[in-house]
Amino acid sequence: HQASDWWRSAAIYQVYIRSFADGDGDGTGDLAGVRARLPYLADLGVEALWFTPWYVSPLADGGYDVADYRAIDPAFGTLAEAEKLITEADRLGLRTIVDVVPNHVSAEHRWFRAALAAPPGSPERARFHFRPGRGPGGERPPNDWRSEFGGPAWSRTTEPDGTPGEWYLHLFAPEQPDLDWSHPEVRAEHEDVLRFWFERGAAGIRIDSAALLAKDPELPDFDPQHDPHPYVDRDELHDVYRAWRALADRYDGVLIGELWLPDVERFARYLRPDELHTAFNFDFLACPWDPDRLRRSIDATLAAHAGVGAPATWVLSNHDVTRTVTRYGRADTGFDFAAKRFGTPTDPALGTRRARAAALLTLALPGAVYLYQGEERGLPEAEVPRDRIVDPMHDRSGGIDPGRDGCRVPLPWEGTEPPYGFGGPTTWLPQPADWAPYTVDRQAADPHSMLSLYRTALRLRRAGAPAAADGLRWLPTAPGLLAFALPDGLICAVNLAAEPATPPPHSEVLLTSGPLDDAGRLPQDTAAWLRG
Ligand code: TEU
Repeated sequence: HQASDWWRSAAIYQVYIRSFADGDGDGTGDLAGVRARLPYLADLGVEALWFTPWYVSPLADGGYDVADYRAIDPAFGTLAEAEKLITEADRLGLRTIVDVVPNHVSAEHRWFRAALAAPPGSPERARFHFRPGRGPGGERPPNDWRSEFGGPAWSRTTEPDGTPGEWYLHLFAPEQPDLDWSHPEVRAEHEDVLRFWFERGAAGIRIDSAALLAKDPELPDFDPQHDPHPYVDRDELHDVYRAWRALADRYDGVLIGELWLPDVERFARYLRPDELHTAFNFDFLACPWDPDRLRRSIDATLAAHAGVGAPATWVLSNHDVTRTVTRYGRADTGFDFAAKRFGTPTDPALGTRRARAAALLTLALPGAVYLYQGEERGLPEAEVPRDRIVDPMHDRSGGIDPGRDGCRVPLPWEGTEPPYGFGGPTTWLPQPADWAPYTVDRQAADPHSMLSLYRTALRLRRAGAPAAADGLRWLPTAPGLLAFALPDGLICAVNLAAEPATPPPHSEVLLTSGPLDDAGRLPQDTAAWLRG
């Protein structure tokens, strides 16, 4: 393997800047906070950092509403500081991945402001999807598409002369108007943004909502029978990403797609050799803690990736989903996107045990792993008081969906009470009063902590990772025990059965997620890394 292949087997750490660490004491995370904690990240043993959007933004959707793709939000720092961060991280062996949001812009972006100020039919509006409404006074949206955050995917404008005007499309919040990707300026602008960040040292680009950019030009009502979908996974996209790939290759840069596509074969088409290098595989988020389902998921993922010659990726959590410990602590464990936040009871001890086993499982699998900040400390989902929720995804109509803020609460670093060394006096989202066990000073000193487990596993993984990029072989085992061997001799075994299980023959136990029993067997929800 060459240096430029780092992404094939890397452990990549997701930094949600607003909640990682606060350098200037205003309760909001920032670049100075990240720079101060770089030694922590290097020490953890990850190889790259993915920064969620750090651009100028009104933060209507946590920064996924970008007003200027070439400038850092003043709340986070400056462009010069971002460049310094990239350089300093590089010096510690940490590559930088920048988050680019091509599907939509902020309503405060210069293009959208110009579009609102210009009349219907103007070239300024052609970069978006503006349409007259339906019904006599145009009072109904142009079609029946729904926003990801609830409600219609259309909002009505007021024309410059004060009369009710055209509608514009937004697949997410009204503050996030969708761009028209058939417009040549939209393509040219984003290619320039990619160049901008590659020239500043980014090693990779995470592409937000990568499967949604292309829309059926007719903007028809949604018809479940109709293939292709009017805005998900349309063929036009592949042409966009082929152009991006040619550009990225000039910088040795990596393109990472965020593609929520349930069909693994459709997903893999984006990973053909002249398109995206890699994409998040979200399958584990939907997979119950069940040996057969997990094995099927792993096999299907590896087969689809092998088919296009791309390495697999593994994701246990991110800033959009319920924290791993909380998810795995639910009796049903099946995580379906609609029900995920609707608070079925969760058992933290069970969730932690499974999350520890899941960590060893994912870190042993061939391919790259994405690790979301706080996962390495076993942070549970926080309960954010209703009047403090800012996520546009939560149910504003009095429903019970609290949205995604529970996994975005500022990280605890040290001490016994909020703000736990984050910076403050108070943090932008409140931290729970019982988070002292998740601080670094508590966990670094404890060999049995989640942090110690991750540090050891990442160190071992790094030593063997290049070999682990392919060649998983399942081992014959008792039902409920998942066990596979890798070409470098590592064996990973996870017991999901109620009865203790005897691990496959081995010469050495390298690491376990919990204690083995007196007979050297794996208790339920325990994983081990063994030397074959
Ligand atoms: O998410 C893409 C997306 O489709 C989300 O609606 C996702 O399905 C949902 O959050 C799962 O709970 C990306 C970002 O990761 C997310 O934070 C943004 O809100 C969204 O794009 C819009 O930019």
